[in-house]
Amino acid sequence: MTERLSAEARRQALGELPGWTEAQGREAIGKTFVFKDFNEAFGFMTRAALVAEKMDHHPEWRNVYKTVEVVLSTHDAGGVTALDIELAKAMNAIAKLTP
Ligand code: HBI
Repeated sequence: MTERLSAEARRQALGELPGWTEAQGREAIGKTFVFKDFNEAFGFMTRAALVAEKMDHHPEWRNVYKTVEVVLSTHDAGGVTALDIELAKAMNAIAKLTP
């Protein structure tokens, strides 16, 4: 099983993840993405979903119109692992490609 990151390791990883922060009240990381419209937001979710499925590592997310709120944690580990960092990086890359 992928190991939980320490607080220091989480802090370091977040330093390389623009827009991502520690979630409130739980060991997780989160980011709110805002797109041009619903079409772009859903396109982002579609692409991110394919990456998540390939990783067998899935986000907790909420979409309202052009906004996508994402929270990542590794349920099996009860905290943040390298899988969450990897998926966050992939989401940032996908969002960059989204006009
Ligand atoms: N996604 N975020 C997250 N955390 C998990 O522990 C997790 C997952 N997706 C699939 C998954 N675990 C499976 O590997 C296990 O439920 C078997």
